[in-house]
Amino acid sequence: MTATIDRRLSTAAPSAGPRPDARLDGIRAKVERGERLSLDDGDLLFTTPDIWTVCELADLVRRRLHGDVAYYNINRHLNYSNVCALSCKFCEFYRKKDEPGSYTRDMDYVKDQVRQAVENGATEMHSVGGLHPYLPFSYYTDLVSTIRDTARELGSELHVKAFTAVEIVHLAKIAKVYKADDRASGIRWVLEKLKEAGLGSLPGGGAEVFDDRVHDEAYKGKIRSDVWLDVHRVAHDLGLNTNATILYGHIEERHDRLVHMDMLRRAQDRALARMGYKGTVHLAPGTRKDNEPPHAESGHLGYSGDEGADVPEITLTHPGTPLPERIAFGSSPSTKCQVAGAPGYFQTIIPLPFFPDGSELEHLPGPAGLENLRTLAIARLMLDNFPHVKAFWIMQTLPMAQLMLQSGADDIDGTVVWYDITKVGGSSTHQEVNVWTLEKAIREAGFKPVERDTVYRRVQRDGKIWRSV
Ligand code: V47
Repeated sequence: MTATIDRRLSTAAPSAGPRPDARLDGIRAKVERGERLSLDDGDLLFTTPDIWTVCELADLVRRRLHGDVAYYNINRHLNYSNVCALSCKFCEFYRKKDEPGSYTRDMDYVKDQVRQAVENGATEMHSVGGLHPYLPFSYYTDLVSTIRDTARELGSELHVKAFTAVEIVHLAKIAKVYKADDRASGIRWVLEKLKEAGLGSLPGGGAEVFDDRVHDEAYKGKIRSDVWLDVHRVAHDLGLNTNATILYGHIEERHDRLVHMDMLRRAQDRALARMGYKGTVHLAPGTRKDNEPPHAESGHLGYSGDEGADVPEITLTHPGTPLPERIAFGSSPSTKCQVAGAPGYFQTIIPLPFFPDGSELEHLPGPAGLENLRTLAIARLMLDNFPHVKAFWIMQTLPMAQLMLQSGADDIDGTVVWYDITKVGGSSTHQEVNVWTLEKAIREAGFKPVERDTVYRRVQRDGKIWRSV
């Protein structure tokens, strides 16, 4: 009787219903075994009224990977120009050249930002901008080397995390090395030049939603999913780590978000296979002892140093599977530099809720609290091979980021200082929190705050002097 009532009520509107939802039992079993969830599982996670079980399951995965630790960093965002050749409907940031409010930063401005960053002990400069139609390719290599060299002149290091995949393709076109029939070679050329100038990693922006209908309606002219994924694959080949985003809550369907997540995890399967991870072996129930790693049958812990021809599913969520940063940097202090020639991988998924204000899609409501919480929790559950999930406090707000730490997130980004792409509740680009506030928010959420560098090594610091360990 109870089961019948439960089933009937649980198909009601997602805002109300029984807890727990018995339909989630199968998903719970998979999560406990560290198995990959299907798109059907994802659909159920999006429609169940029992959002708290969704969050609880995401928390289970998050604690398995990161225990009671939550990460933040001391960083600065530097938007070098808002001039953009595109006019994406969701975007409030872009301006046309010479339009009031348009800007392009010169190297004196950049140096000044670096000085302030070093003065405040920053470890990372995160720099992205619009697709400027006229800047030469040398502007971008200058930008990167100016950040690196100015920091060094001041006796510090700043990791340069810069340029979304969309910008990388734009740079290849500016440098006239982009060939539609062999795009990888142009992308590689650009990334090699930027790496020589000091580029350390790629941020996750510009992915939006990997769906052609949504692309054509909301950001036609931007690269499509295959090109975005190519840029990240080439970056990984060159040993650069990257992040990924999903911009949700506008004209996409919830199922589109799941397809996007599935495409990302397949791309990460390939990246992890190149690092030497072996596929996760799933035996019929009862043939494996509880808590035994799935890789134990072949006598290793999922890391062996070779890549098979067919890329298998590789999950990091089975207990005992090492995180990629452990493989890339080793676990003892003496092996804390990245293994030379080691490939890169996706570090972090960052779900970005759509902000309608000021955009061409202003008439849409944008996603609210519970939808944001659910989407982030589902990202943690579906992206079983992404080591980190970030609740970007600038877009999620700090109170929501606290809830998200309990629902799958292990990172809240950093001190930020200036952020121009979205502005919560007003028009100011000055959006800064100090370390004390970030650590307090993390502690209040029940976690131990750990300062990390861009590639998730822990930071040891004495005031503004720091080193990664
Ligand atoms: O690519 C633009 C998005 C992204 C809006 O890698 C919008 O660590 C919401 O990628 N509403 C840039 N989002 C931000 C980004 C990012 C942020 C923090 C950390 C990292 C990382 C990456 O912002 C853009 C676009 O997808 N965006 N307009 C808007 N109205």
